[in-house]
Amino acid sequence: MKDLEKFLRAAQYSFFKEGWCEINSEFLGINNKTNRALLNIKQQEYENNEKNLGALSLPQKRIKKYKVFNDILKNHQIINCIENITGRKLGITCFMQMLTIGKTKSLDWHRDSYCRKQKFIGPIPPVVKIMICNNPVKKTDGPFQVVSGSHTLDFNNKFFDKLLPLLKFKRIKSFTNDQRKCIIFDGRLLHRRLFSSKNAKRSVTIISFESPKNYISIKNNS
Ligand SMILES: O=C(O)CCC(=O)C(=O)O
Repeated sequence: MKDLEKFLRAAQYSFFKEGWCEINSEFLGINNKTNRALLNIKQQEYENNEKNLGALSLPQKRIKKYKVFNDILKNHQIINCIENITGRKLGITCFMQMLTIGKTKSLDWHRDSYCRKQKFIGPIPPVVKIMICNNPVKKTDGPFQVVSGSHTLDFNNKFFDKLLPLLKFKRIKSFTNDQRKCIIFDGRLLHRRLFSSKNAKRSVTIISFESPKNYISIKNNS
């Protein structure tokens, strides 16, 4: 129990300060069976979407067809854990299933929730995502990258966001991993998928969490 508390505390600190934390899949109730089911989705089921610059994605209509995503939806351990780490009330809003096979280009650095010229883009309050890495990822497989701490370093300016990864290159974290790791990250964080090379293989499941809509309904009776 002490170990669990210690681990959760470290995850809370990392998520607060760096905007991300790494966690064992088992801890979220994602076991070998879930992992295998995600990894076994056939390549033919995926589609090539231009905006993913070479990586394949499973269309939303097919995601509905696979029981494994429904099982994840019913897994309370994931919600308990993410609420504990972020201190927010959250619910699953979207699944993305991505597959990299061979060469792909890097995605641009981007945030998922941000503000430009008084316009709010993406979910507000910010989306929180869990990335489940279904297979081991090396540098050449096109790992996920973040600029640590950039969730609290935002001048709402696209030029600043282009400069930030260069200025803070020492704070770039590449998530290479052995199997069974998950990354929890704040949608305000600058992030991207790095380019991959010829023999690359990477399967990831990205789950989006958002605050419940209509959460505040205070009536003014005065
Ligand atoms: O596939 C990846 O690592 C990129 C994920 C990403 O950019 C996102 O979820 O917004």
